Amino acid sequence: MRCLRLLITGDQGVGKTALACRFCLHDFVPDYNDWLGDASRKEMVIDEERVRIDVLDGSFGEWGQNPYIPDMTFFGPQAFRQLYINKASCFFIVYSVACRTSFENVATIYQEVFTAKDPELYPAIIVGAKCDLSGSDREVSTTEGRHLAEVLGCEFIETSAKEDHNVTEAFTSVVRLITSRSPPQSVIHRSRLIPIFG
Ligand SMILES: Nc1nc2c(ncn2[C@@H]2O[C@H](COP(=O)(O)OP(=O)(O)O)[C@@H](O)[C@H]2O)c(=O)[nH]1
Ligand SMILES: [Mg+2]
Repeated sequence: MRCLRLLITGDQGVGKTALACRFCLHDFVPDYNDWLGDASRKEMVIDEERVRIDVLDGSFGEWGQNPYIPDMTFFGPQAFRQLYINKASCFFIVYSVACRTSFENVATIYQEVFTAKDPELYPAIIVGAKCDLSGSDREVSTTEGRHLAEVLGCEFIETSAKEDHNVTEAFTSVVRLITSRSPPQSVIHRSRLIPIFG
């Protein structure tokens, strides 16, 4: 079975934990402040391949957000973000459609992630979260989001954890970006065995 680690990253308050909860717990928990722990691991069958996704909630790279690591302030959030980026095999870079600042920070976060990683091997999707918000609540249009993703060379999707819109689709898309680039791991193993066993 293929195992992937997906890091959900983005500014504080954009809806990262809500996305993780919707995907893993099938629920919208308005202010979930705990660690998903074992629940953050989910198996899916995508294009007939069984895939296990470990969801890393990037909220835990934020100040004061990890109750399980009391020395967080000693190490600093930067160290945790780097650790999570290094562990991850794919990324959601999330902004809120109701917060222009979070949208403006996407390019900086992209830089931070892909200073350490090769985007060809470790794909990212730009996620415009909270798309159920409309009218004067919306500060970033769909067109702007799509344009930024094109500039960065990423796929783009708008989601609502609250209304369960496009959440499974976002996770499926990022997995497909990996599975379409590399064959199932069992196939890799078999081809590696050929030279040994003639
Ligand atoms: N309207 C709406 N609110 C959301 C959505 N997702 C999260 N929120 C709210 O936005 C706030 C921050 O969400 P949270 O997941 O904790 O953000 P995080 O800091 O990025 O993990 C909370 O009050 C959530 O209830 C959504 O899809 N739609
Ligand atoms: Mg959070």
